[in-house]
Amino acid sequence: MKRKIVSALLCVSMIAVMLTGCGGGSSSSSEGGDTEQSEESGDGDSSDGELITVGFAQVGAESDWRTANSESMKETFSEANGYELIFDDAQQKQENQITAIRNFIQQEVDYIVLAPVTETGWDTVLQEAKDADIPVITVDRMVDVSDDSLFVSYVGGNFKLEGDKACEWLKAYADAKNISELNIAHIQGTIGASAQIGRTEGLEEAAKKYGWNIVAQQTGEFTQAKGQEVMESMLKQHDNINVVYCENDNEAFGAIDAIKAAGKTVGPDGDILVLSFDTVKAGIEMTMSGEIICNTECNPLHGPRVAELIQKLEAGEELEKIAYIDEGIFAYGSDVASVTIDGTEYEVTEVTQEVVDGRKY
Ligand code: GYE
Repeated sequence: MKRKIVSALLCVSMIAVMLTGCGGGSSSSSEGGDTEQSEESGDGDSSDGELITVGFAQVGAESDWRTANSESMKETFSEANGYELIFDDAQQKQENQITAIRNFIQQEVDYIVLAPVTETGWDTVLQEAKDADIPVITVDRMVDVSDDSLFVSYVGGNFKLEGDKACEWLKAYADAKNISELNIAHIQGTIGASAQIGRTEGLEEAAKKYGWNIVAQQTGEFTQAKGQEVMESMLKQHDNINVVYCENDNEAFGAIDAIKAAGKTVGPDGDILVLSFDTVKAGIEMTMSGEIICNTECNPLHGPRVAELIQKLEAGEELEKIAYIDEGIFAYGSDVASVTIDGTEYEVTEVTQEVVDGRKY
């Protein structure tokens, strides 16, 4: 769309090819991160200059949720839909995301979309984007910047509310089952990520309010491998754990493996209740069986949501600064029908085969 310097870039790359004697392939200019340029079809859409260029700084590929999120973005921002997507996988490292954003600025993309690995540390590079007149949309996780005009909008989950939902469910379930003492192992997400901050805050507040014991707390980096490793060591140190609060499904998968390997059981009649977030396909299946007793939804299909924001900006419309998405609570059984948080009632969905079959990610 905007003042493209495609021909200048072409010249530069042609000179580079001439100098190095090698060419072909789509070159990546990102250091450390993994940048893919969406393929240019060469045929069909000849209105090449009309494509909207979007640079997407993605967190990484740490979880099922993330994979579904990347797919949604790639599917939405296709050439057929009128976009050219430059996709950068930062491998969970903020410095890679900063490098990617600087590359997007250099390439004069029309929009930068950022899923920030952690909340802080963005002021300088987002100021650079602002100085270059490139709107930045934050998606999935939030940035904590001193000047809010450094990003145009946030679309994603409300993580504190997710944490509150999970904890109110746990309180109601424990009351219904006469479980008087909760000894909780807390496996956190990537420290400093919005999803970790909100979900942790929810648990810590509830533990204080209801007198629950958080016997161990450690990050599992949102991955299955780390979730397993952390759970293994927690089980060695504490023999009274009866609840595990995992901040995503993949950590729960790892934790459940570790619990079983230690000779203990999970589920409504087992030794340990496992709570989780995301409700990815494999996670919701384990909620139907009770292995994950409660799973709070976090929807990763952000592609169309971000596209809607971009289309509004193209039309000169103002955006809401924060656009939280609707998210449900999914549980094994029907012991808890709903939870109430700050005066709002949220229904709990009992996971049945139909619910599992309806999952899109
Ligand atoms: O819960 C987790 C992923 O930021 C909401 O990141 C996202 C979280 C999600 O790795 O699975």
